[in-house]
Amino acid sequence: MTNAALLPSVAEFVGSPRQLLIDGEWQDAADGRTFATIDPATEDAITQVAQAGPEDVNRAVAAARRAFEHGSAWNRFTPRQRGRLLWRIADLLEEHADEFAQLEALDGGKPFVGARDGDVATAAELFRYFAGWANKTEGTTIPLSSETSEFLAYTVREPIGVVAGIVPWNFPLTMAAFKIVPAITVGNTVVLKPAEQTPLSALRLGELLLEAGLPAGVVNVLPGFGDTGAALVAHRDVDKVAFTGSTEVGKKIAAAAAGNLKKVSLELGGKAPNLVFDDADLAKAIPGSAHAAFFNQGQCCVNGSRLYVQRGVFDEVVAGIAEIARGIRVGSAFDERTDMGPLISDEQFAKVTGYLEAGVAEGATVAEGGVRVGDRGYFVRPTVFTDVSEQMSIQQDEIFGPVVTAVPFDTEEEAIRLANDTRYGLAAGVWSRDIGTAHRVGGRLRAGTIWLNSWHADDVTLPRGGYKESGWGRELGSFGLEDYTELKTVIAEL
Ligand code: TXE
Repeated sequence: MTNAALLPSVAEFVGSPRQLLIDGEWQDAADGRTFATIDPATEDAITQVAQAGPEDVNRAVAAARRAFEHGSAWNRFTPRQRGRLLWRIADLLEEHADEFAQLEALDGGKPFVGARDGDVATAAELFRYFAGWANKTEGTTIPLSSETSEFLAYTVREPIGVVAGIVPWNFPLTMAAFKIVPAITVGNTVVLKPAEQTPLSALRLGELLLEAGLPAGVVNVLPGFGDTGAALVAHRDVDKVAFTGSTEVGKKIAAAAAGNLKKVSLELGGKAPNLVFDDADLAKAIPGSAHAAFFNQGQCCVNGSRLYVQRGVFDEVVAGIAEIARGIRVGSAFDERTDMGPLISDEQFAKVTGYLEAGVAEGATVAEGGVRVGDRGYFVRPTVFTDVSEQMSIQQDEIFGPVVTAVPFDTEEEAIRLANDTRYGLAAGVWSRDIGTAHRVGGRLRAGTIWLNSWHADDVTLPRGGYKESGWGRELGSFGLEDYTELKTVIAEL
Protein backbone atom coordinates (compact mmCIF):
# COMPACT_ATOMS: atom_id res chain seq x y z
CA MET A 1 0.00 0.00 0.00
CA THR A 2 1.46 3.36 -0.96
CA ASN A 3 0.20 6.53 0.63
CA ALA A 4 -0.56 7.79 -2.90
CA ALA A 5 -3.74 5.68 -2.89
CA LEU A 6 -4.99 7.35 0.28
CA LEU A 7 -7.37 10.28 0.39
CA PRO A 8 -5.47 13.45 1.41
CA SER A 9 -7.40 13.58 4.70
CA VAL A 10 -6.45 9.97 5.51
CA ALA A 11 -2.82 10.50 4.49
CA GLU A 12 -2.76 13.49 6.82
CA PHE A 13 -4.44 11.54 9.64
CA VAL A 14 -1.87 8.75 9.52
CA GLY A 15 0.95 11.16 8.68
CA SER A 16 1.47 12.10 12.31
CA PRO A 17 1.27 10.23 15.64
CA ARG A 18 -2.23 9.94 17.07
CA GLN A 19 -3.09 10.93 20.62
CA LEU A 20 -5.57 9.90 23.34
CA LEU A 21 -8.93 11.64 23.66
CA ILE A 22 -9.56 12.63 27.28
CA ASP A 23 -12.06 15.25 28.41
CA GLY A 24 -12.46 16.65 24.90
CA GLU A 25 -8.70 17.18 24.47
CA TRP A 26 -6.20 15.28 22.35
CA GLN A 27 -3.20 14.47 24.46
CA ASP A 28 -0.13 12.23 24.75
CA ALA A 29 -0.03 9.40 27.26
CA ALA A 30 1.03 10.64 30.70
CA ASP A 31 4.16 8.47 30.54
CA GLY A 32 4.75 9.36 26.87
CA ARG A 33 4.48 5.78 25.64
CA THR A 34 3.39 5.00 22.06
CA PHE A 35 2.96 1.88 19.96
CA ALA A 36 2.93 1.21 16.22
CA THR A 37 -0.25 0.19 14.47
CA ILE A 38 0.54 -2.25 11.67
CA ASP A 39 -0.74 -2.60 8.09
CA PRO A 40 -1.59 -6.34 7.90
CA ALA A 41 -1.05 -6.40 4.12
CA THR A 42 2.58 -5.25 4.33
CA GLU A 43 3.52 -5.79 8.00
CA ASP A 44 4.78 -2.18 7.98
CA ALA A 45 3.94 0.38 10.69
CA ILE A 46 1.20 2.81 9.63
CA THR A 47 1.75 5.33 12.40
CA GLN A 48 2.47 5.64 16.11
CA VAL A 49 -0.41 5.82 18.58
CA ALA A 50 -0.34 7.00 22.19
CA GLN A 51 -0.61 4.09 24.60
CA ALA A 52 -2.85 4.79 27.58
CA GLY A 53 -1.40 3.84 30.96
CA PRO A 54 -2.92 3.75 34.46
CA GLU A 55 -2.77 7.52 34.94
CA ASP A 56 -4.58 8.10 31.64
CA VAL A 57 -7.24 5.58 32.67
CA ASN A 58 -7.75 7.48 35.93
CA ARG A 59 -8.01 10.81 34.14
CA ALA A 60 -10.39 9.49 31.49
CA VAL A 61 -12.67 7.85 34.07
CA ALA A 62 -12.66 11.06 36.14
CA ALA A 63 -13.57 13.08 33.03
CA ALA A 64 -16.36 10.65 32.19
CA ARG A 65 -17.64 10.89 35.78
CA ARG A 66 -17.65 14.70 35.70
CA ALA A 67 -19.46 14.64 32.36
CA PHE A 68 -22.07 12.31 33.85
CA GLU A 69 -22.74 14.23 37.04
CA HIS A 70 -25.90 16.14 37.80
CA GLY A 71 -25.79 19.62 36.30
CA SER A 72 -23.08 18.85 33.71
CA ALA A 73 -23.53 19.97 30.10
CA TRP A 74 -24.34 16.39 29.11
CA ASN A 75 -26.72 15.87 32.01
CA ARG A 76 -28.65 18.93 30.86
CA PHE A 77 -29.11 17.56 27.32
CA THR A 78 -32.77 16.66 26.90
CA PRO A 79 -33.54 13.24 25.41
CA ARG A 80 -34.59 14.97 22.22
CA GLN A 81 -31.28 16.84 22.04
CA ARG A 82 -29.42 13.58 22.50
CA GLY A 83 -31.40 12.12 19.61
CA ARG A 84 -30.61 15.07 17.35
CA LEU A 85 -26.92 14.81 18.20
CA LEU A 86 -26.86 11.10 17.35
CA TRP A 87 -28.51 11.88 14.03
CA ARG A 88 -25.90 14.55 13.30
CA ILE A 89 -23.09 12.07 13.98
CA ALA A 90 -24.69 9.62 11.51
CA ASP A 91 -24.69 12.35 8.86
CA LEU A 92 -21.03 13.13 9.52
CA LEU A 93 -20.09 9.46 9.32
CA GLU A 94 -21.78 9.18 5.95
CA GLU A 95 -20.08 12.36 4.73
CA HIS A 96 -16.74 10.81 5.65
CA ALA A 97 -17.58 7.23 4.63
CA ASP A 98 -14.70 6.83 2.17
CA GLU A 99 -12.24 8.10 4.74
CA PHE A 100 -13.42 5.64 7.39
CA ALA A 101 -13.44 2.80 4.87
CA GLN A 102 -9.83 3.58 3.96
CA LEU A 103 -8.84 3.56 7.61
CA GLU A 104 -10.51 0.16 8.08
CA ALA A 105 -8.82 -1.15 4.93
CA LEU A 106 -5.42 0.14 5.98
CA ASP A 107 -5.52 -0.74 9.68
CA GLY A 108 -7.68 -3.87 9.51
CA GLY A 109 -7.17 -5.30 6.01
CA LYS A 110 -10.86 -5.07 5.11
CA PRO A 111 -11.63 -4.79 1.40
CA PHE A 112 -12.51 -1.13 0.86
CA VAL A 113 -15.96 -1.47 -0.72
CA GLY A 114 -17.13 -3.92 1.95
CA ALA A 115 -15.81 -1.64 4.65
CA ARG A 116 -17.65 1.37 3.22
CA ASP A 117 -20.95 -0.32 2.37
CA GLY A 118 -20.88 -2.68 5.34
CA ASP A 119 -18.95 -1.44 8.37
CA VAL A 120 -19.29 2.31 7.92
CA ALA A 121 -22.89 2.14 6.71
CA THR A 122 -23.84 -0.04 9.69
CA ALA A 123 -22.17 2.34 12.13
CA ALA A 124 -24.08 5.29 10.67
CA GLU A 125 -27.32 3.32 10.76
CA LEU A 126 -26.70 2.48 14.39
CA PHE A 127 -26.48 6.17 15.33
CA ARG A 128 -29.67 6.84 13.40
CA TYR A 129 -31.63 3.93 14.83
CA PHE A 130 -30.73 4.80 18.41
CA ALA A 131 -31.41 8.50 17.78
CA GLY A 132 -35.05 7.47 17.70
CA TRP A 133 -34.81 5.69 21.06
CA ALA A 134 -33.35 8.65 22.92
CA ASN A 135 -36.77 9.96 23.95
CA LYS A 136 -38.47 6.58 24.23
CA THR A 137 -36.87 4.97 27.26
CA GLU A 138 -40.16 4.71 29.08
CA GLY A 139 -41.09 3.26 32.43
CA THR A 140 -44.26 1.49 33.52
CA THR A 141 -46.97 2.05 36.13
CA ILE A 142 -47.82 -0.89 38.34
CA PRO A 143 -51.15 -1.24 40.18
CA LEU A 144 -50.72 -1.68 43.93
CA SER A 145 -53.15 -1.81 46.79
CA SER A 146 -53.25 -2.81 50.43
CA GLU A 147 -56.00 -2.98 53.08
CA THR A 148 -55.22 0.48 54.40
CA SER A 149 -53.66 2.61 51.67
CA GLU A 150 -53.61 3.34 48.02
CA PHE A 151 -50.35 3.66 46.17
CA LEU A 152 -48.97 4.89 42.91
CA ALA A 153 -46.01 2.78 41.80
CA TYR A 154 -43.99 3.33 38.67
CA THR A 155 -40.61 2.52 37.16
CA VAL A 156 -38.06 4.84 35.60
CA ARG A 157 -35.08 3.93 33.44
CA GLU A 158 -31.92 5.85 34.31
CA PRO A 159 -28.42 5.77 32.84
CA ILE A 160 -25.93 3.58 34.75
CA GLY A 161 -23.03 6.06 34.78
CA VAL A 162 -19.53 5.57 33.40
CA VAL A 163 -19.32 2.77 30.83
CA ALA A 164 -16.02 1.20 29.77
CA GLY A 165 -16.32 -0.13 26.21
CA ILE A 166 -13.59 -2.61 25.30
CA VAL A 167 -13.63 -3.76 21.70
CA PRO A 168 -11.80 -6.09 19.30
CA TRP A 169 -10.24 -5.55 15.90
CA ASN A 170 -12.53 -7.46 13.56
CA PHE A 171 -15.05 -4.60 13.10
CA PRO A 172 -13.17 -1.66 14.64
CA LEU A 173 -15.59 1.16 13.80
CA THR A 174 -18.83 -0.77 14.17
CA MET A 175 -17.72 -2.32 17.46
CA ALA A 176 -16.84 1.14 18.79
CA ALA A 177 -20.31 2.29 17.73
CA PHE A 178 -21.92 -0.80 19.33
CA LYS A 179 -20.58 0.35 22.70
CA ILE A 180 -20.80 4.14 22.40
CA VAL A 181 -24.21 4.53 20.79
CA PRO A 182 -26.59 2.71 23.17
CA ALA A 183 -24.60 4.09 26.12
CA ILE A 184 -24.96 7.75 25.16
CA THR A 185 -28.49 7.33 23.83
CA VAL A 186 -29.70 7.03 27.42
CA GLY A 187 -27.24 9.53 28.93
CA ASN A 188 -24.26 7.45 30.08
CA THR A 189 -20.66 8.51 29.49
CA VAL A 190 -18.00 6.28 27.96
CA VAL A 191 -14.34 5.40 28.06
CA LEU A 192 -13.63 3.40 24.91
CA LYS A 193 -10.61 1.16 24.54
CA PRO A 194 -10.13 0.18 20.90
CA ALA A 195 -8.14 -2.95 20.06
CA GLU A 196 -4.38 -2.47 19.90
CA GLN A 197 -4.40 -3.80 16.31
CA THR A 198 -6.93 -1.24 15.01
CA PRO A 199 -7.11 2.04 16.94
CA LEU A 200 -7.37 4.43 13.98
CA SER A 201 -11.06 4.52 13.07
CA ALA A 202 -12.11 4.91 16.71
CA LEU A 203 -9.74 7.87 17.05
CA ARG A 204 -11.17 9.45 13.90
CA LEU A 205 -14.66 8.81 15.26
CA GLY A 206 -13.61 10.69 18.40
CA GLU A 207 -12.88 13.73 16.21
CA LEU A 208 -16.33 13.51 14.60
CA LEU A 209 -18.06 13.25 17.97
CA LEU A 210 -16.47 16.52 19.07
CA GLU A 211 -17.25 18.15 15.72
CA ALA A 212 -20.89 17.10 16.12
CA GLY A 213 -21.05 18.87 19.49
CA LEU A 214 -20.76 16.06 22.03
CA PRO A 215 -19.66 17.73 25.28
CA ALA A 216 -16.14 17.10 26.60
CA GLY A 217 -15.67 13.90 28.58
CA VAL A 218 -18.82 12.15 27.34
CA VAL A 219 -16.73 9.85 25.13
CA ASN A 220 -13.04 9.35 25.83
CA VAL A 221 -10.86 7.14 23.62
CA LEU A 222 -7.87 5.31 25.10
CA PRO A 223 -5.86 3.13 22.73
CA GLY A 224 -3.77 0.51 24.49
CA PHE A 225 -3.28 -3.18 25.10
CA GLY A 226 -4.90 -5.68 27.47
CA ASP A 227 -3.41 -3.96 30.53
CA THR A 228 -5.26 -0.74 29.65
CA GLY A 229 -8.48 -2.73 29.37
CA ALA A 230 -7.76 -4.51 32.64
CA ALA A 231 -7.18 -1.17 34.41
CA LEU A 232 -10.57 0.03 33.22
CA VAL A 233 -12.26 -3.16 34.36
CA ALA A 234 -10.64 -2.90 37.80
CA HIS A 235 -11.49 0.80 38.21
CA ARG A 236 -13.96 1.34 41.04
CA ASP A 237 -15.51 4.40 39.44
CA VAL A 238 -16.53 2.52 36.30
CA ASP A 239 -20.16 1.41 36.58
CA LYS A 240 -20.37 -0.95 33.63
CA VAL A 241 -18.10 -2.82 31.26
CA ALA A 242 -19.30 -3.66 27.77
CA PHE A 243 -16.86 -6.07 26.18
CA THR A 244 -16.52 -7.87 22.86
CA GLY A 245 -13.62 -10.26 22.47
CA SER A 246 -12.36 -13.69 23.40
CA THR A 247 -14.13 -15.97 25.86
CA GLU A 248 -10.88 -16.23 27.83
CA VAL A 249 -10.66 -12.47 28.42
CA GLY A 250 -14.43 -12.33 28.98
CA LYS A 251 -14.04 -14.67 31.95
CA LYS A 252 -11.23 -12.53 33.37
CA ILE A 253 -13.45 -9.46 33.04
CA ALA A 254 -16.37 -11.17 34.78
CA ALA A 255 -14.08 -12.04 37.70
CA ALA A 256 -12.36 -8.64 37.89
CA ALA A 257 -15.66 -6.75 37.72
CA ALA A 258 -16.69 -8.31 41.02
CA GLY A 259 -14.59 -5.71 42.87
CA ASN A 260 -17.34 -3.10 42.83
CA LEU A 261 -19.91 -5.41 41.19
CA LYS A 262 -19.97 -3.26 38.09
CA LYS A 263 -22.48 -4.38 35.49
CA VAL A 264 -21.00 -6.49 32.72
CA SER A 265 -22.12 -7.36 29.22
CA LEU A 266 -20.02 -9.77 27.19
CA GLU A 267 -20.10 -10.75 23.53
CA LEU A 268 -17.56 -13.56 23.18
CA GLY A 269 -16.38 -16.31 20.90
CA GLY A 270 -18.36 -18.68 18.72
CA LYS A 271 -18.11 -21.85 16.66
CA ALA A 272 -21.43 -21.70 14.86
CA PRO A 273 -22.91 -24.89 13.40
CA ASN A 274 -24.41 -24.64 9.93
CA LEU A 275 -26.83 -27.50 9.12
CA VAL A 276 -27.61 -28.30 5.49
CA PHE A 277 -30.43 -30.83 5.03
CA ASP A 278 -30.73 -32.85 1.84
CA ASP A 279 -33.97 -31.09 0.88
CA ALA A 280 -32.25 -27.67 0.95
CA ASP A 281 -32.20 -25.40 -2.09
CA LEU A 282 -28.52 -26.01 -2.82
CA ALA A 283 -28.34 -23.11 -5.27
CA LYS A 284 -28.75 -20.94 -2.15
CA ALA A 285 -27.31 -23.17 0.55
CA ILE A 286 -23.89 -23.60 -1.13
CA PRO A 287 -23.04 -19.91 -1.68
CA GLY A 288 -24.80 -19.05 1.59
CA SER A 289 -22.65 -21.52 3.50
CA ALA A 290 -19.46 -20.25 1.84
CA HIS A 291 -20.43 -16.71 2.83
CA ALA A 292 -21.24 -17.94 6.34
CA ALA A 293 -17.74 -19.38 6.66
CA PHE A 294 -15.52 -16.86 4.89
CA PHE A 295 -17.10 -13.46 5.59
CA ASN A 296 -14.59 -10.89 6.91
CA GLN A 297 -11.63 -13.22 6.30
CA GLY A 298 -13.39 -15.66 8.63
CA GLN A 299 -12.82 -13.21 11.49
CA CYS A 300 -16.39 -12.89 12.66
CA CYS A 301 -17.81 -14.39 15.85
CA VAL A 302 -21.06 -15.53 14.18
CA ASN A 303 -19.43 -17.18 11.16
CA GLY A 304 -20.70 -20.66 10.31
CA SER A 305 -17.40 -22.46 10.80
CA ARG A 306 -18.79 -25.96 11.52
CA LEU A 307 -20.66 -27.25 8.49
CA TYR A 308 -22.87 -30.32 8.95
CA VAL A 309 -24.35 -31.70 5.73
CA GLN A 310 -26.86 -34.51 5.36
CA ARG A 311 -25.10 -37.47 3.75
CA GLY A 312 -27.09 -37.53 0.48
CA VAL A 313 -25.84 -34.08 -0.56
CA PHE A 314 -22.54 -34.00 1.35
CA ASP A 315 -20.22 -34.40 -1.65
CA GLU A 316 -22.13 -31.90 -3.75
CA VAL A 317 -22.19 -29.24 -1.02
CA VAL A 318 -18.52 -29.66 -0.13
CA ALA A 319 -17.49 -29.56 -3.80
CA GLY A 320 -19.58 -26.43 -4.32
CA ILE A 321 -18.10 -24.61 -1.34
CA ALA A 322 -14.57 -25.70 -2.32
CA GLU A 323 -15.14 -24.32 -5.81
CA ILE A 324 -16.31 -20.97 -4.39
CA ALA A 325 -13.27 -20.92 -2.07
CA ARG A 326 -11.00 -21.55 -5.07
CA GLY A 327 -12.48 -18.53 -6.84
CA ILE A 328 -12.01 -16.12 -3.92
CA ARG A 329 -9.43 -13.49 -4.81
CA VAL A 330 -7.15 -12.89 -1.83
CA GLY A 331 -5.20 -9.65 -1.90
CA SER A 332 -4.85 -6.01 -0.96
CA ALA A 333 -7.88 -4.36 0.61
CA PHE A 334 -7.34 -1.44 -1.75
CA ASP A 335 -7.61 -3.52 -4.94
CA GLU A 336 -11.24 -3.43 -6.03
CA ARG A 337 -10.99 -7.01 -7.39
CA THR A 338 -10.12 -8.34 -3.94
CA ASP A 339 -12.71 -10.51 -2.20
CA MET A 340 -10.66 -11.34 0.87
CA GLY A 341 -7.98 -9.26 2.56
CA PRO A 342 -5.26 -10.34 4.99
CA LEU A 343 -5.80 -11.61 8.52
CA ILE A 344 -5.40 -8.92 11.12
CA SER A 345 -2.04 -9.61 12.78
CA ASP A 346 1.01 -11.83 13.06
CA GLU A 347 -0.66 -13.37 16.11
CA GLN A 348 -3.85 -14.29 14.23
CA PHE A 349 -1.78 -15.45 11.26
CA ALA A 350 0.22 -17.78 13.52
CA LYS A 351 -2.98 -18.99 15.18
CA VAL A 352 -4.80 -19.74 11.91
CA THR A 353 -1.85 -21.35 10.11
CA GLY A 354 -1.22 -23.34 13.31
CA TYR A 355 -4.74 -24.78 13.02
CA LEU A 356 -4.20 -25.51 9.33
CA GLU A 357 -1.22 -27.65 10.34
CA ALA A 358 -2.98 -29.16 13.36
CA GLY A 359 -5.94 -30.22 11.21
CA VAL A 360 -3.67 -32.17 8.88
CA ALA A 361 -1.67 -33.61 11.77
CA GLU A 362 -4.89 -34.79 13.46
CA GLY A 363 -5.92 -36.61 10.29
CA ALA A 364 -8.32 -34.23 8.52
CA THR A 365 -8.19 -33.79 4.75
CA VAL A 366 -7.70 -30.40 3.09
CA ALA A 367 -10.39 -30.30 0.41
CA GLU A 368 -9.38 -26.77 -0.56
CA GLY A 369 -6.85 -24.14 0.50
CA GLY A 370 -4.79 -24.83 3.57
CA VAL A 371 -1.89 -22.55 2.68
CA ARG A 372 -0.71 -18.98 3.08
CA VAL A 373 -0.54 -16.61 0.11
CA GLY A 374 2.79 -14.95 -0.73
CA ASP A 375 5.48 -14.35 1.84
CA ARG A 376 4.59 -10.86 3.05
CA GLY A 377 1.38 -9.82 4.77
CA TYR A 378 -0.99 -12.08 6.70
CA PHE A 379 -2.79 -13.68 3.73
CA VAL A 380 -4.17 -17.23 3.77
CA ARG A 381 -6.31 -19.17 1.29
CA PRO A 382 -9.89 -19.92 2.33
CA THR A 383 -9.84 -23.50 3.52
CA VAL A 384 -12.25 -26.44 3.62
CA PHE A 385 -11.50 -29.49 5.79
CA THR A 386 -13.20 -32.89 5.46
CA ASP A 387 -12.65 -36.18 7.35
CA VAL A 388 -13.08 -34.23 10.54
CA SER A 389 -13.97 -35.81 13.88
CA GLU A 390 -15.62 -34.02 16.77
CA GLN A 391 -12.57 -34.26 19.07
CA MET A 392 -10.20 -32.49 16.69
CA SER A 393 -9.02 -29.05 17.73
CA ILE A 394 -10.14 -27.60 14.38
CA GLN A 395 -13.67 -28.75 15.24
CA GLN A 396 -13.72 -27.59 18.87
CA ASP A 397 -11.78 -24.31 18.93
CA GLU A 398 -12.66 -20.95 17.49
CA ILE A 399 -10.05 -20.58 14.72
CA PHE A 400 -11.19 -17.09 13.65
CA GLY A 401 -9.91 -17.41 10.11
CA PRO A 402 -11.37 -18.46 6.73
CA VAL A 403 -11.55 -22.13 7.68
CA VAL A 404 -14.61 -24.38 7.58
CA THR A 405 -14.88 -28.02 8.66
CA ALA A 406 -17.40 -30.25 6.88
CA VAL A 407 -18.96 -33.28 8.57
CA PRO A 408 -21.78 -35.53 7.25
CA PHE A 409 -24.87 -36.49 9.29
CA ASP A 410 -27.73 -38.90 8.74
CA THR A 411 -30.66 -37.89 10.95
CA GLU A 412 -32.15 -34.68 12.30
CA GLU A 413 -31.55 -35.87 15.87
CA GLU A 414 -27.88 -36.49 15.14
CA ALA A 415 -27.49 -33.07 13.49
CA ILE A 416 -28.96 -31.30 16.53
CA ARG A 417 -26.77 -33.27 18.94
CA LEU A 418 -23.60 -32.48 16.96
CA ALA A 419 -24.55 -28.82 16.51
CA ASN A 420 -25.11 -28.30 20.23
CA ASP A 421 -21.97 -30.18 21.27
CA THR A 422 -19.92 -27.03 21.90
CA ARG A 423 -19.17 -24.65 24.74
CA TYR A 424 -20.23 -21.76 22.51
CA GLY A 425 -23.72 -20.56 21.58
CA LEU A 426 -23.59 -17.39 19.52
CA ALA A 427 -25.19 -18.37 16.21
CA ALA A 428 -26.42 -21.36 14.23
CA GLY A 429 -28.21 -21.98 10.96
CA VAL A 430 -30.43 -24.43 9.11
CA TRP A 431 -30.96 -24.89 5.38
CA SER A 432 -34.09 -26.86 4.41
CA ARG A 433 -37.00 -26.32 2.02
CA ASP A 434 -39.29 -27.82 4.65
CA ILE A 435 -40.30 -24.94 6.91
CA GLY A 436 -41.30 -27.44 9.57
CA THR A 437 -37.77 -28.87 9.65
CA ALA A 438 -36.19 -25.43 9.61
CA HIS A 439 -38.23 -24.07 12.53
CA ARG A 440 -38.22 -27.30 14.53
CA VAL A 441 -34.45 -27.71 14.30
CA GLY A 442 -33.83 -23.97 14.76
CA GLY A 443 -35.92 -24.10 17.92
CA ARG A 444 -33.65 -26.75 19.42
CA LEU A 445 -30.32 -25.12 18.59
CA ARG A 446 -28.77 -23.46 21.65
CA ALA A 447 -27.60 -20.14 20.21
CA GLY A 448 -28.50 -16.45 20.40
CA THR A 449 -29.04 -15.99 16.65
CA ILE A 450 -30.55 -18.59 14.33
CA TRP A 451 -30.50 -18.14 10.56
CA LEU A 452 -32.98 -20.16 8.51
CA ASN A 453 -32.09 -20.42 4.80
CA SER A 454 -29.76 -17.42 5.07
CA TRP A 455 -26.64 -16.34 6.91
CA HIS A 456 -25.40 -12.92 8.05
CA ALA A 457 -28.75 -11.28 7.23
CA ASP A 458 -28.70 -8.68 9.94
CA ASP A 459 -29.99 -5.33 11.12
CA VAL A 460 -29.28 -2.86 13.89
CA THR A 461 -32.85 -3.38 15.08
CA LEU A 462 -32.11 -6.99 16.08
CA PRO A 463 -30.79 -8.08 19.47
CA ARG A 464 -27.70 -10.27 19.42
CA GLY A 465 -25.63 -12.14 21.96
CA GLY A 466 -24.70 -15.56 23.17
CA TYR A 467 -25.86 -18.62 25.07
CA LYS A 468 -23.38 -20.58 27.15
CA GLU A 469 -19.75 -19.37 26.99
CA SER A 470 -20.53 -16.93 24.19
CA GLY A 471 -21.51 -14.23 26.62
CA TRP A 472 -23.86 -12.28 28.85
CA GLY A 473 -26.59 -9.91 27.74
CA ARG A 474 -27.86 -8.76 24.37
CA GLU A 475 -26.72 -5.84 22.21
CA LEU A 476 -28.71 -3.64 19.85
CA GLY A 477 -32.41 -3.41 19.25
CA SER A 478 -34.60 -2.22 22.09
CA PHE A 479 -33.32 -5.08 24.29
CA GLY A 480 -29.78 -3.78 23.94
CA LEU A 481 -30.72 -0.46 25.52
CA GLU A 482 -31.90 -2.08 28.73
CA ASP A 483 -28.34 -3.20 29.43
CA TYR A 484 -27.31 0.46 29.61
CA THR A 485 -29.93 1.50 32.16
CA GLU A 486 -30.72 1.02 35.81
CA LEU A 487 -34.36 0.43 36.64
CA LYS A 488 -35.71 2.51 39.51
CA THR A 489 -39.01 1.68 41.22
CA VAL A 490 -40.90 4.54 42.88
CA ILE A 491 -43.73 3.86 45.34
CA ALA A 492 -45.84 6.72 46.57
CA GLU A 493 -48.62 6.47 49.14
CA LEU A 494 -51.47 8.57 47.93
O1 TXE B 1 -8.89 -11.08 21.78
P1 TXE B 1 -8.89 -10.38 23.19
P2 TXE B 1 -7.70 -11.18 20.71
C1 TXE B 1 -11.47 -14.38 19.65
C2 TXE B 1 -10.89 -15.05 18.42
C3 TXE B 1 -9.48 -14.58 18.44
C4 TXE B 1 -9.20 -14.59 19.92
C5 TXE B 1 -8.06 -13.73 20.36
O2 TXE B 1 -10.92 -16.45 18.59
O3 TXE B 1 -8.62 -15.44 17.74
O4 TXE B 1 -10.38 -14.13 20.50
O5 TXE B 1 -8.19 -12.41 19.86
C6 TXE B 1 -8.68 -6.32 25.27
N1 TXE B 1 -8.86 -7.00 30.37
N2 TXE B 1 -12.14 -13.13 19.34
O6 TXE B 1 -6.42 -11.54 21.38
O7 TXE B 1 -7.56 -10.58 23.84
C7 TXE B 1 -7.81 -6.21 24.05
O8 TXE B 1 -6.82 -5.21 24.22
C8 TXE B 1 -9.53 -6.14 29.59
C9 TXE B 1 -13.56 -13.18 19.18
O9 TXE B 1 -7.69 -9.98 19.90
O10 TXE B 1 -10.11 -10.85 23.89
C10 TXE B 1 -8.85 -5.91 22.98
O11 TXE B 1 -9.23 -4.55 23.04
N3 TXE B 1 -9.36 -6.06 28.26
C11 TXE B 1 -14.15 -11.83 19.18
C12 TXE B 1 -10.04 -6.76 23.42
O12 TXE B 1 -9.84 -7.01 24.81
C13 TXE B 1 -8.48 -6.90 27.69
C14 TXE B 1 -13.41 -10.75 18.50
C15 TXE B 1 -10.18 -8.10 22.70
O13 TXE B 1 -8.99 -8.83 22.86
C16 TXE B 1 -7.74 -7.84 28.45
C17 TXE B 1 -11.99 -10.82 18.75
C18 TXE B 1 -7.97 -7.86 29.86
N4 TXE B 1 -7.33 -8.73 30.66
C19 TXE B 1 -11.41 -11.99 19.12
N5 TXE B 1 -6.97 -8.55 27.60
C20 TXE B 1 -15.63 -11.72 18.92
N6 TXE B 1 -16.45 -12.08 19.90
O14 TXE B 1 -16.05 -11.24 17.90
C21 TXE B 1 -7.19 -8.08 26.36
N7 TXE B 1 -8.10 -7.09 26.40
